[in-house]
Amino acid sequence: MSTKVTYSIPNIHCGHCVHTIQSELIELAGVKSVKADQMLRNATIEFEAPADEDKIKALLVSIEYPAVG
Ligand SMILES: [Cu+2]
Repeated sequence: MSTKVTYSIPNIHCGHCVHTIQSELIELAGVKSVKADQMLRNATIEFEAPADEDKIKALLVSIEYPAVG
């Protein structure tokens, strides 16, 4: 059973940011899909174990797109 979360990511400012977030997150084991939105500045991630919210958020911090809230 997978979980879907949406995070606000204020550092998204262009299509390159969207591409970076999507391509990095999809590499994390357990992440099923990633849809980042340039206009809304958010990302919706569907995942299952072994991925969890802590790992996803840590990855976003490491690529300098920290999630807010
Ligand atoms: Cu950008």
